[in-house]
Amino acid sequence: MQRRILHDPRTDEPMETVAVVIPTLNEERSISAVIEDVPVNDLRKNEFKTAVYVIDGRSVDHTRDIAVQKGAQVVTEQRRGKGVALQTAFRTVDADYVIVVDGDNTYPISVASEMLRLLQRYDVVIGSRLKGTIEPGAMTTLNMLGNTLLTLLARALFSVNITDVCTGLWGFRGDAIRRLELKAQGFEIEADMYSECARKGLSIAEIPIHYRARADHAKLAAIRDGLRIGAFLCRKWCMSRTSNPSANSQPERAGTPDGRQVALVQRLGVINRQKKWIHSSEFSDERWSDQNRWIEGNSKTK
Ligand SMILES: Nc1nc2c(ncn2[C@@H]2O[C@H](COP(=O)(O)OP(=O)(O)OP(=O)(O)O)[C@@H](O)[C@H]2O)c(=O)[nH]1
Ligand SMILES: [Mg+2]
Repeated sequence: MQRRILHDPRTDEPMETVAVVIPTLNEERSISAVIEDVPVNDLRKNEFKTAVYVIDGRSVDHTRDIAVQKGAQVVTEQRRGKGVALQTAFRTVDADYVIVVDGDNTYPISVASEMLRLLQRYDVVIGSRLKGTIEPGAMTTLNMLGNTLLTLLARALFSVNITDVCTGLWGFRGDAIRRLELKAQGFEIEADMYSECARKGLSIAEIPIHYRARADHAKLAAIRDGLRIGAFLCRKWCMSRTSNPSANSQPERAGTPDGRQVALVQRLGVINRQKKWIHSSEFSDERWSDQNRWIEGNSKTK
């Protein structure tokens, strides 16, 4: 799929924009590393113009000052909650692509170029820890169990086979993000994003990532928030069943065989939703041809 690249005629700057959105609450120990890891030059080489937004929830440490020093645009969200912060971000930023990454330096934002490559073809891309690697100590056994169970629950309810529903690394096409009707205030936001993608028939790809250990303590309380996320998924499922079925609209973008398609980037090959191995030649864009990548789609439809 060939992407048409537009340049500002006066400055010759690329006109496709990427907003990297980082929600933070007292992340002074890690925010600097996260911002520094945004591969701005790499993205520039691939003709994207990048802006970093830190959506801070009234941190009482130096998070905001550090973010400003590092060149990020800082938005203070007075209300508590990661979900509230992300909803504010999605209303505030206006970009062709939006990448969301946690501010605790546990997710590799360095894979942004690879995510954007997939966003040429898919509406949404997530970084999957459970398909990737996890640094020892980064995820407790309880969290691992919780993440696995919540992912299985989400898949059973919404029939889109992603492997890590609670991941803190998401990429969206701008037109896709504007279609999400998000309501979650806290750590249910990922479940909300996932279920909205499923309801709207958006195509999701996932890439395996390396998940690092946190330098500081988490804000998430594993059992309490895990239960909330599970309850949120069940409520959302009930609501989608009772609401207008046309809410489960069809995918609008060309090139995705089915909105419920999920892709997993692998080294070896491509598998389509009928589980046949195929070569995705139309997928290769000239600019990405140095990365000899393929896709696996493992969707199941209702
Ligand atoms: N703006 C804002 N950000 C928040 C809030 N709560 C958490 N965050 C940020 O959301 C991101 C995820 O929070 P974490 O505490 O790391 O939660 P988690 O990653 O689900 O849990 P762990 O895997 O245990 O780290 C981090 O960057 C937090 O700083 C909040 O109330 N407001
Ligand atoms: Mg975290």
